Amino acid sequence: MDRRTFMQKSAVSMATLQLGGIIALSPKTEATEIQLLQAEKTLAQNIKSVEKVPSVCLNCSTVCGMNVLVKDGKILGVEGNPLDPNSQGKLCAKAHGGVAAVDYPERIVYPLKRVGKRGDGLWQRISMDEAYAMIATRIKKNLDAGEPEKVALHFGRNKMGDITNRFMNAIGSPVILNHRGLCSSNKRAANYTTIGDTSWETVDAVNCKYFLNFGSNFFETHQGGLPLLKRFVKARNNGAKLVTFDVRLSNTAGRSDEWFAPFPSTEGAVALAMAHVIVKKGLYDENFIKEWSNTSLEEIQIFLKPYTPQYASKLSGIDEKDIIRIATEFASCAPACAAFTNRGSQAHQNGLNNDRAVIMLNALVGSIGQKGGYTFGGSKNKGNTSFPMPKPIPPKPGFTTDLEDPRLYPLANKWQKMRVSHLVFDKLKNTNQKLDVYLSYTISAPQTWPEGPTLTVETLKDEEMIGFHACSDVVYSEMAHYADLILPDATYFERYTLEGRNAYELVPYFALRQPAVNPPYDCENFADTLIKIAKRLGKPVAQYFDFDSYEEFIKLRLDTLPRREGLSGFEYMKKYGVWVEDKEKNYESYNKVLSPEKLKDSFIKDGIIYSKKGKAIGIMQNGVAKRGFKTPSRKFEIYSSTISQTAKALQIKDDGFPHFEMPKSLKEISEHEFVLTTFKWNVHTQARTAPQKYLSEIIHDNPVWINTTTAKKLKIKNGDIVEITSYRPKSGFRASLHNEVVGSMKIKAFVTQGIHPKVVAVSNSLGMNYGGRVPKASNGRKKETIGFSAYEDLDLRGNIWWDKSKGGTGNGFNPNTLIPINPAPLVGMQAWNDTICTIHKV
Ligand SMILES: Nc1nc2c(c(=O)[nH]1)N[C@H]1C(S)=C(S)[C@@H](COP(=O)(O)OP(=O)(O)OC[C@H]3O[C@@H](n4cnc5c(=O)[nH]c(N)nc54)[C@H](O)[C@@H]3O)O[C@H]1N2
Ligand SMILES: Nc1nc2c(c(=O)[nH]1)N[C@H]1C(S)=C(S)[C@@H](COP(=O)(O)OP(=O)(O)OC[C@H]3O[C@@H](n4cnc5c(=O)[nH]c(N)nc54)[C@H](O)[C@@H]3O)O[C@H]1N2
Ligand code: SF4
Ligand SMILES: [Mo]
Repeated sequence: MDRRTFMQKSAVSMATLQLGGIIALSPKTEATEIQLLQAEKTLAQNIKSVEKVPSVCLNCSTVCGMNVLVKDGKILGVEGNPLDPNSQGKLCAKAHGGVAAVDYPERIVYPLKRVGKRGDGLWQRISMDEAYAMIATRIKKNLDAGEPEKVALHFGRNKMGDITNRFMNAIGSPVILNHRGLCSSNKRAANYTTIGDTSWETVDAVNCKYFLNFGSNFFETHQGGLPLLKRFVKARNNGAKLVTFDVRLSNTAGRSDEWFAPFPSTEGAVALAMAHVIVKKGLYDENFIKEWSNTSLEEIQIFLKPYTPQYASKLSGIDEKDIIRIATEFASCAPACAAFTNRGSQAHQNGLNNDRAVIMLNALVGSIGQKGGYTFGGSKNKGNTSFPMPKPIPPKPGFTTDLEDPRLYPLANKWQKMRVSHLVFDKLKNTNQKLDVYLSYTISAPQTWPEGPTLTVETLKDEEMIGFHACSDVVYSEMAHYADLILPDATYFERYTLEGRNAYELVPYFALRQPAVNPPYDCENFADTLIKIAKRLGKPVAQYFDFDSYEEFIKLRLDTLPRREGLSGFEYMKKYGVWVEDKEKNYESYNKVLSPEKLKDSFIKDGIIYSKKGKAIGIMQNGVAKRGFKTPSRKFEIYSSTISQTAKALQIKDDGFPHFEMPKSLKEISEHEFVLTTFKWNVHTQARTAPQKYLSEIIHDNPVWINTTTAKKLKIKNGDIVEITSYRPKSGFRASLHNEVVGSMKIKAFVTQGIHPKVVAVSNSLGMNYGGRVPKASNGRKKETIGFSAYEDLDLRGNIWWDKSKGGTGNGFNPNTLIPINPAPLVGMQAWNDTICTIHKV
């Protein structure tokens, strides 16, 4: 049946779709009237008799502990779990908004097989058994051909690495792809090269007196934003000060004591100039530098010499006097002060060095690991050592491929798997690397990748580049639209995961996400789907999956914990949702004296202590064996041999000291060019919240921010439609010196004083083409619904008041058409904030 005949013949909702039946899910879909459910009783009427299921929110990566309020198998709402040491009983608006994902009438509820061409939007309902068989057969074909690397798994916010890695290792494919290179890899690399054993700082915020923030919007976003914010509020009540560098007046900037808008990418220059001031004025911590820095004061003085406040001021536009004053104030609060970063400083070509310069400020004033300072190291490892995995454990494949381990970016996977996923679609298109099986899980690359709506979509559509694509999702997303098979996942209210992140109390903890309700229809946790596929693959793979379900897998892991209150680890976690270790706050972890047990059979070479097996475990400090930092020198590394050696091998200029060099395109920006940058909203997360009705009701439009002076020059008024054209960077990947166009887009203008005059900014999370009525801001036809489920949400019937056809603004814009793939040197982090564009009124 072709699409047109189908459309004429029938219109159905997904829930009433019979096995083998066909449904069209493309934007034009209309379906028949279906049963309307009356609204539930209000939460207040129900609150007395509800069950509280402790679990963990996943509407963003902060993973706050929550209690899910359940009655008669329905979720009525959520509240914070006060036992969670990080979020301490608080949740943000997104947590409450997330509940809408469970009963979204346009949720994917059955496995769907593509009918017709990829991207046509025509789907046939199949059974889960057929779905497992389809995937297993296709994988087996590649294993039999001795080409396991033709099978790839690509995920966004995956929190089940324990099972996804096991699956990939079991089939022998190293091609595990993620989204970290789009997100935070420069920041993580900066931490690893300086401190060594942590991917994330954890400011001891309650005790901090001076917050020096380079490009984090922790009032709205930031990994761990909510726990940081909660503690910041307490600190502020005790007189702490917050200084923010952001090109845009974010909610954090607006609530700071001082806000500065530097020219994009110059955060490193400002930080180096502050370091220069601290050293010149003698405000440094002599003892920390002598004992714990791998560079002497003289070396520091020499490399900082050129970075004067005048130098930084010229590049950044920040007044020299402010640079000097802030550096002095910051140092005067030491050790209770912390300089920290996020995507504002790291998502640049020079982001690694920007972030290393900022971290160094903490080392110079001696706030590393101190009360109120730049602390770290309180996390509970969720790996095999803490929670042994069921045996046998499959070995890792003994090889890598350029797709997941690109040779040009050797630091992408050195400490943890950060990868350079924004190159994946380009490589599939433009090199001879192809995939036969592509499993995608919680990723919406057409929406969130640079060149997502263009190059990514072209690649996803092409069966030569990707032979078979199975997508696990909860809605008919931008990604699902380009699949051959859609797997209906359980939402984060319906599944298990071991959770936890950097511990803001500096005491290790972890949490359990558990199902509060059962997944509806055929929906199933992707982990369980993988387990079932593995079993079908027969012995070589199946032997590693000798458990019935992911629940059993998690139980086996948790039951290795000591019993508490007479309960097994699994029972305890199901009851409370959180486990906090009985330990002291982890200050100055590097200064800990190594125990005699640790030192047993160890040996010392060049002052570094090694275990019997030759692993560095500490450092001799004045005759005492200490833990030190987990860097090659066991000291805080201002100079990084890892960086200088890696750079040298690639003939990249980097002497291993944090240095400043502006990205070429930004350095050579002309008068009529602007920097296009991007940001996130407090009520949206990436590509996952637009279908959530309450959140989209709050923010559904994202005009481009333009400075008032700039707008005046270009004769642009608030609300005008402007055209933005973007260009390839002048250095790095696909560098173009002749302004090769990346894309053009017409978008509404938001004229404001709250942005740097040379910067224009468009948020992510909006402008979707799929995902149902809410993200598309489309009411559908009167008295009809395009609902997939057996019931309809009365809220959604004609009430999407921001629908354009009702005179509303519509659903916003996706700026990623304009943003070029732009990996930064060594680490490969996407330089989101370095795009050059021109802009004119239409
Ligand atoms: N313009 C611009 N682009 C950006 C950014 C920006 O600031 N501006 N930020 C970048 C950053 S930091 C990141 S981390 C990336 C993130 O980009 P992604 O990795 O794509 O984002 P995720 O939110 O992890 O994944 C979103 C997809 O998961 C689906 N999903 C949601 N819940 C579930 C579930 O329970 N199960 C399954 N199977 N699927 C689910 C959603 O429907 C959606 O299709 O985006 C990047 N893109
Ligand atoms: N509400 C919400 N919370 C989230 C997420 C979400 O999507 N929504 N996603 C989670 C994830 S995956 C991530 S990675 C984190 C991201 O957390 P953040 O890094 O805090 O958030 P972003 O909005 O990506 O960027 C931070 C700020 O950088 C500013 N900026 C842009 N360009 C520049 C520049 O050149 N210089 C300076 N100084 N500032 C600049 C932007 O205006 C923005 O306010 O948040 C996590 N938490
Ligand atoms: S910050 Fe993120 S994890 Fe925490 S409550 Fe909000 S959405 Fe949930
Ligand atoms: Mo991210």
